[in-house]
Amino acid sequence: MEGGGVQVSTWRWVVWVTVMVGNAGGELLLNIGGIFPIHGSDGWQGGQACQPAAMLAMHDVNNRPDLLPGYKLNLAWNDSLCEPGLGAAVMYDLLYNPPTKLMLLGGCSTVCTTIGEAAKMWNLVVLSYGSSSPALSDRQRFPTFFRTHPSATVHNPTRIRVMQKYNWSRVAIIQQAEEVFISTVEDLEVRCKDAGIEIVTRQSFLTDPTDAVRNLKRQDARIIVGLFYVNAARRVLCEIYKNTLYGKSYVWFFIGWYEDNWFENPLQEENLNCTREEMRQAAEGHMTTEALMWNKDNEKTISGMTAGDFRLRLNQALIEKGYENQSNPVGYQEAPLAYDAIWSVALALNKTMERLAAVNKSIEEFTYTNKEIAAELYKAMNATQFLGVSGRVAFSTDGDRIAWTQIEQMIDGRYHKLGYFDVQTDNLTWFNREQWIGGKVPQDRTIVRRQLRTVSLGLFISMCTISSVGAVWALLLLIFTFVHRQRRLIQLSHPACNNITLVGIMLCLGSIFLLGLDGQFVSQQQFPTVCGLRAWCLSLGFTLAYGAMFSKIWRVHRLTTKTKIENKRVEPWKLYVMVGSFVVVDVIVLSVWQAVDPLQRTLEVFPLEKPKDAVEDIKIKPELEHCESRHNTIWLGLLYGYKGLLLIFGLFLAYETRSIKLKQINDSRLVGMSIYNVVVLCLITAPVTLVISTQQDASFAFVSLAIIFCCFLSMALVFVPKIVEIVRHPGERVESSGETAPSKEEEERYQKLLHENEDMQRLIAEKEEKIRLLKLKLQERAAVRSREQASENHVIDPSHHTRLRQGGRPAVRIVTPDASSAADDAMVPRINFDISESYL
Ligand code: ABU
Repeated sequence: MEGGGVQVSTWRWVVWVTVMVGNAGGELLLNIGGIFPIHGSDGWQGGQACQPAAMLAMHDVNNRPDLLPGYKLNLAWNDSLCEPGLGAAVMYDLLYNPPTKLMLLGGCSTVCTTIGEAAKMWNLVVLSYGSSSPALSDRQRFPTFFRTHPSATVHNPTRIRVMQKYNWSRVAIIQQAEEVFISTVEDLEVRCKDAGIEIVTRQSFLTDPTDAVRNLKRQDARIIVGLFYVNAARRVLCEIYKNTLYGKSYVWFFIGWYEDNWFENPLQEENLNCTREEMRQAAEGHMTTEALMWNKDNEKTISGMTAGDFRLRLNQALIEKGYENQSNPVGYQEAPLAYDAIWSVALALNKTMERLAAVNKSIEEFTYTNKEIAAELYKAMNATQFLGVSGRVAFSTDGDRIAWTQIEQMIDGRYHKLGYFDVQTDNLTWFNREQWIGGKVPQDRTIVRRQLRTVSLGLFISMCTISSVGAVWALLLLIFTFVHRQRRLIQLSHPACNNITLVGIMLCLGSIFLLGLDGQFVSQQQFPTVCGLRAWCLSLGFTLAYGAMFSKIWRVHRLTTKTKIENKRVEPWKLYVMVGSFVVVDVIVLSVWQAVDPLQRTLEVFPLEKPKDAVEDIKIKPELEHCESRHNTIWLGLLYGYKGLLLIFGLFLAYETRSIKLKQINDSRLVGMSIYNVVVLCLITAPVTLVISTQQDASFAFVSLAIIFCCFLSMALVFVPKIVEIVRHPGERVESSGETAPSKEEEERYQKLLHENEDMQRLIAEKEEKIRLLKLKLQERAAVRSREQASENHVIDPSHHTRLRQGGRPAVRIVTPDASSAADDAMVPRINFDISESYL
């Protein structure tokens, strides 16, 4: 292979010959400049195969007597390493060193962008055999630029056609930050948009693709278009392996002009952290698109060779250059383009010479300031058409080559042709040779299955069964109360309030059924109705059950705290009014809520989950239904606030009247206990359910059990003692209805007893104070005695000693009411005094 030094000497030799000799074997030299990327480390080093191909063309052109008669075409060239700066330097060398160059030949997009933009200043046509950047199609910026290499945009319609073939409508893009790829992606984005394909993400990197590849994974990219030079492609592939972005769920589209074994070499030199085997694994199944660069029909081309003949000659030339394996040199694919580029130059020069001859001018008159000949050269190049080894060569108005594209796939480590696409006719020729890892066309996204989280059936049935039992039990208690309505025991327990409590309990138990009615039972349209029913049922049930108990305990409190008899009288209707007003407040709040801001079905969406036993590539998206209004917090705050106050006030009343036993309301203490129970459970349940609201089963179970527990305990506390009493004394006389309410005398006697009780308590307090004082006196006296004894300790009176031991010590026994009977007998406390008389 020719080294940089060898090329420089070749170049100098050509210059010397041209300047010093001026012709070759009597023929005049037509000089063109060539820039080939050969020895670089980044970008496209396609000069390795393109330069020998160009030299073959030079030979063939110069051996054609009908072409450039009397002239020989001469190529002065140098290596640009595919670096734009160096490319510019090579161009200046070519231009500022004689002889004058008639045209420039270039390869590698980054270099051609530089020279293509500058060449107009020297009125030079630039023809590129190896630059794909779509940016080069800008005629304003590159007015004298032509290329035998098709623009990279020809890949985009092909990619889109393949995506449409497999119904992929969600793709991602990763690109190296070079103008060639940026402009390709811009074109791809526009085309994708037109085709209705969503670009989920566009990742770009300068040298290190680590983060860009990671981001692709994060975005759940499945169909990914990668645009980069081959060195960067190796780095990307290694990251693909590390991030497991390959296999049955992914399809990568790479550029098709890399060498066949691009992913295997050179890994060590490029410090890649992946083995060959890993690279092979990651590369398996990827697709490539590439413009056809070899004439696929075995027809004779302008040079008299077929593409096959050209391949043989090129291979031979490469072997002579030291390339053992002909597919190894970079640019092997593009070699026909370089060959045809020289032919295009020769044909254009030929045509220009003819045109100039017609006006008595010669091509030798060309200088970098000669616009006329430059225009002729441009026109001739623009009109050039021939059949070359790369196919039909023709240039569009933008100077682009029009070409077919081919699609390949890597199957078992080798590229296999899948088909061809002719963008002009939108014709896709497909061989059906594609193979998919896993035997199935990969999806363009994770299929997300929505899954409604519903209360488990077992739990729902269990809770409904228990609540039904409770509701039936409440109904039986209603019947029981009605049947025994004449009994004094029932009459003095305020049966109407008890009945209201039972109705409330039935409603609360019924709300359990509504709470469990979710998306598995009702439609989305019916769900808001269920939401409303839940609120009404539970709220009214609570108000009736708790309100009735509250009114009872409130009555007890009134009876025991007012001093005047008339004030102590609480008419039964007042209790109904109290419960009724609670209900009215409920109805008003619920009605306004429903009218202004009704409860709606809202969905809480949870993070995606992997299905437990999924073979398919799917994810589960759990959803949970909630009943919510727009201003949910305000409505709940209103309802909870008002009920919370009721609960706390009820708790206070129950505490205040904890040891009071009233004849008029014989079950007041049990109702008080029931209120404790309700308050405690409500205060625990409300905040806990807010915390566990995302767990439908736990939340439903917790609320249901709290309701069940409250209802069952209230029924048990209030009614079981009555049932037991009636069962024990079934034959007890049934009182007349006239005796249900206490008579005036009874009421007065009761009030008298209350006064006596108060007097007694005062007396007890006085006595206790007296006892305390006496105890003090006793202690003082005992202290004086012991001092006296100490002073007289020389005389011990045995009889006195004995007397003290035998009962001379004063005895005080205070009998207080025992704890258990205290509650029951709180209305009549007892204190027994037993103070030894001898002591007093
Ligand atoms: N086919 C090689 C293209 C190289 C480039 O556009 O730079």
